[in-house]
Order: sequence, then structure tokens, then C-alpha cells
Amino acid sequence: MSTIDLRSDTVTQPTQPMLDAMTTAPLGDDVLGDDPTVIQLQEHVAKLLGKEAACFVPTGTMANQTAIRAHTQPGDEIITHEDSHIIHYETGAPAALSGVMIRVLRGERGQFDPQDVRDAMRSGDTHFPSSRLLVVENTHNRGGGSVWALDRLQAVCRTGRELGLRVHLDGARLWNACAASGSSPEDYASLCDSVSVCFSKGLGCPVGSAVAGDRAFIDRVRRYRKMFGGAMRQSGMLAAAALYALEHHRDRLTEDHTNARRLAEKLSGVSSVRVDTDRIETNMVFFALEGMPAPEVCERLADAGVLMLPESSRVVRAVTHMGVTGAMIDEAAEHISRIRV
Ligand code: TLP
Repeated sequence: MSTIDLRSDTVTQPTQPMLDAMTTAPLGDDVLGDDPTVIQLQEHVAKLLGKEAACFVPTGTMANQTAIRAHTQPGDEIITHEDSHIIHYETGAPAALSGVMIRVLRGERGQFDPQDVRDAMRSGDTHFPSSRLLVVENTHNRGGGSVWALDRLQAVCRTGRELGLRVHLDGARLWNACAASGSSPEDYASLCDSVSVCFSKGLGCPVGSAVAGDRAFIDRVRRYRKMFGGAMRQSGMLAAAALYALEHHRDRLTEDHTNARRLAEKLSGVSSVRVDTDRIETNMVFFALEGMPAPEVCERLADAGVLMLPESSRVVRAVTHMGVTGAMIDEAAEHISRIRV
């Protein structure tokens, strides 16, 4: 039985040309600062995001957590949406690694307005933690892969900065946001002090993320990368995959978005399925099957070779990526339509 894996866009396998780029890349020792391919990637990413410098790290989690550590002091407070990845999927790391509190904002699809940020700011009263960092996420994972409109994000970030906050963008899927909105990575990054991006999601690399920001900030990130155990040696092999993907795999992200829409449209014709096709902005589809908990839907689908993950007790998440074709989407939709409650 062949498998259709829609659990995440992290499941992709490297292509042969990507592997060729990895095995022929010139290597050094990145802890000693002389891996030429890592240096090339960091310079390229910094330029792409319009920042002074960038630091290559193994994962999106480490990108976010080194950034949080570099922006804050223990006891500080982060302001972010209640559905943020840094809250739900990073093992409590802001508390464990940076000793910070998190104050959450509510809002549709992972987004909020300048007034929400103003309302969450602490005054300088001695009782309170210090509001230090605003974290935004684009695309927003638990928001269903939603894309921030540039002007809304601009208003939110401007307000945060006027209030004296630093602003970090979790851009694990910034490439998808750009493919969907037509805005450039630099358009979004220019609104923020720091940005994390991933190469191991829609871009199809086996490993790798980066943090970008000003030079002094990136020097601190590099130090925390070492502290958190993420400084690697001949990591040019991994950086080569990222350089390859940035050049060859960004333009094709719209195919993933088309496939997500195709899945949602097929499912909207199935009477037992609840799906909002208007909410498909990038490569994620959230849907529910009436009368069946999401874990059971996923189990039934797995028996048919279709893999998805429960997003909550009722909602299932399907994510499209490089390894998924339109025919696979049709087959997955067919299996979902055959589930009987
Ligand atoms: N997201 C993963 C899981 O952790 C949920 C996924 O399958 O979607 N920021 C955002 C917005 C992310 O979606 C992710 C990964 C990360 C950070 C962390 O990246 P990694 O997995 O490389 O640590």
C-alpha cells in the first residue's frame, strides 16, 4: 500500500539534485567560523531578509528560542497570540531556557490588532514583569496557515516598537506567506527586529533554520546556539541544501497552495465534512468530520495509507508539500469521503 503523507510539510525527502549540492559543497568547521557554505548561506539569508546578519541553526525551535533568549532577561514578559507555536509546540522552552513569562492575545486565525498589543503592555510599576518582546507568526500554523496582510502586520509591529517592545517574527513558513501574498521576505522582515525562517518545511530540506537580525543580536544568538547545543561542525552540507532550496523550491510553493485548495474544495462536497474553503490561504487544510473525534479520523485514514494529524479533539490537519501530487489529493479526499461514522 502506498502512503500519502499529509502530516506536515516537514516529511519531505531531499531530491537528487539537492543531495548532489550537499555532497559537493565545500566544508569547514562552523564552530570555528570557517565553513564557507554556512557563511554563504548566512550572508544570503541576511540579504534576502534585509538584515545585517544571520545565524544557521538546526531547527525552527532553536531559531525561536535563541532569539527569545537573546532579546530578553529572566522575568521579562513576551506578548504573543494564544495559539503561537512558541506556546504550544516548543516544550515550554521560553520558561525553561529564558525564564520569561508569556502574556497571550486573542484574535481570529492567529492574528490581532495594535490595540490588543497596547492593552497587554505592562506599565513600569514595580509589581509587574517588564513587557519586552512581541512575537508574531507568519504563516500562522494553528491559525490554519493564515497569512498576515502586510499593512495589518505593519500596524501591529509599529505599535509594538513605539511602546518599546522588540519584535520577533516566527517565519518558519514565511516563504509560503510570500508566495501567497506577493510580498517579499524583506517586506515582512523589515517590520521586525528579528526573523526566524525554516528550510525544512515547504522548501524541502532535511534539516535547517536561520535567525536574522542586527549584528549585535546575531552575536548573542550565536552564543545561545552554542549554549543550547546547536553549534555544528561540517554543517555546510546542510547549508548547501538550504541554498539549493532557496533557489529552486520557492517558486513551486504555489503548487502546494493549489493542492490544499483542491483538497478543501473536494471535501466541501462531502456532506459529513466541515471545512471552510475561504480559509485556505496556503498549504494547510483544517477540517472536521461530524460525529467523529479527530484522532479516530486519523486512525481510520492511516488504515487506508493516508496520514494526517489531529489538530485538536475535533479538527484534523492536512498539509501539502513537494511530495504530494494532485492525484494523491484526489485519492486522499476519496478516502475521507468513504469514512462512515
Ligand atoms: N511546526 C511543526 C510542529 O512542530 C507542529 C509542524 O508540523 O507544523 N514555528 C512554526 C510556525 C512551526 O510550524 C514549526 C514546526 C516550528 C516553528 C519549529 O520548527 P522545528 O520543527 O524545526 O523545530
